[in-house]
Amino acid sequence: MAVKPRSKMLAFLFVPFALLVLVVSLSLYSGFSVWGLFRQAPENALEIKVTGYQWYWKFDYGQGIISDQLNVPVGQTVILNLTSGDVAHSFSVDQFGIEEDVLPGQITSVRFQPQKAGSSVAICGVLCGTRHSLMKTNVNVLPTDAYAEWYAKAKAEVY
Ligand SMILES: [Cu+2]
Repeated sequence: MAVKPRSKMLAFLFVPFALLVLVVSLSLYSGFSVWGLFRQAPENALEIKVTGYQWYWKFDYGQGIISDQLNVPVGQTVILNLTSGDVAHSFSVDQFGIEEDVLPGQITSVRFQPQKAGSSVAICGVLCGTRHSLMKTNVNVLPTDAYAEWYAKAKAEVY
């Protein structure tokens, strides 16, 4: 039985469309899989809540531990969850190659893994008022035992 021209035309439309849907679906699936791996942090990641204010930073480690400097242990993945208490800021640390918007009413996050101990500076990357240029603080990457010592001391001061 011969194929009718109309059926043939529908097949010519359907087959490329089905292939297109397949290719797009596979691309989206693989793209989101890789994105998911990229965004998924290791379970032992250190999460710190960071709030920007005119014109200082507040680092909240949980359990009442608050600091005006960022202290992190060397080699551990750190996730900063950032928000603003007033206007738009931007948290930037050149040494780690990070810069993230810090916005009122929103939580943004940025992740890094410090590779060597030492100190650097975090600054605000957007003009946020008259004292914007003073909105900087130390970032201290501490050896693991020194970090544990700092953390224990900070925790003891809370209670
Ligand atoms: Cu600022």
